[in-house]
Amino acid sequence: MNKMADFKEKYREYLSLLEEEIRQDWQEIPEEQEMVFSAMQYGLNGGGKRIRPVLCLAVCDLLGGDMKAGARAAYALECIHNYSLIHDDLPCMDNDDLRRGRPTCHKVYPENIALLAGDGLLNHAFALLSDRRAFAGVPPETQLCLLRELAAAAGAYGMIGGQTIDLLSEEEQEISLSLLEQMHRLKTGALIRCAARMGCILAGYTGEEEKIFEKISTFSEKLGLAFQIKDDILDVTGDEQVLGKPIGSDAENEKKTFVSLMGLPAAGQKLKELTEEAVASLADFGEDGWFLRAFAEFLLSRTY
Ligand code: GRG
Repeated sequence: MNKMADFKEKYREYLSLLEEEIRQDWQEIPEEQEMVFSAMQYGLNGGGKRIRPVLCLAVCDLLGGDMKAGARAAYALECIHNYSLIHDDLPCMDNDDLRRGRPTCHKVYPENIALLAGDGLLNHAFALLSDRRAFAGVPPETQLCLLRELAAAAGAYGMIGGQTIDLLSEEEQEISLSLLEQMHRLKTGALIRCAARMGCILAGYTGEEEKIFEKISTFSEKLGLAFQIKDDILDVTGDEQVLGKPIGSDAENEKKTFVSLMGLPAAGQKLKELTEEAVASLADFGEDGWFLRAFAEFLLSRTY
């Protein structure tokens, strides 16, 4: 058995469930709104890794959830993720020109249209997730639970909260490691945890009191923080061509990162430890947890 080949094949399988769900959407685009739809699709189909949808589908699969509903939930997650990237790149935020090796949304479309495209994707996520027809095999209470999980993770208690800490910390000379961690638990971590928890919810595990929910939450929290540390490391050690954006932009913009606060070796060590802890929290799943373990290792060693 080739572990890497199996991982890639499974990853592709989850991706194709997502892509099919996306393909079936966007049937009718009113002519007058064509530009905003085009900008939304530019963001959504821009060659991202789709790690949040894959994580959601993998957890759903592991726990025996409805994969058709899982694909819809995964699509909603990817809409939120891409909205956040479009807005994050805007001149009033990070003012970035390049993402995934292509001009950012506001460099291709007028800035006001890029702003609306982000808003459009945000709202589309909740339209997708609240459509009863797509969740025919899932109890309404479960669907409501999915909606609540996503709204909480994307909102001011989650991703928006983290982005706020990030913007305000730019004015500070220094910030503590605990504030940096808190910022990333919210900004990047909340949506990653949400992806995994939505997979749990789809399989009927909806509460903190349930051991499976707790284990998956712990796994994804560690993974989310590790993902961000890797992002910070790649900004120093990555290859611009592979990464699809300039290297060294964090240092140039005097961003507070795990590398700037801890140094490269300590950040690398923390990344390794968090990944090991994430993998350890899957112990109860035994061999069935193989994909999630390989997923954690993939994020640890990714080059983009
Ligand atoms: C503006 C509301 C608002 C929120 C922005 C998540 C976020 C908050 C900003 C993203 C900024 C950023 C680049 C953070 C680093 C971690 C991260 C989310 C990287 C991009 O995610 P990937 O690697 O992207 O999953 P792909 O391109 O693969 O989809």
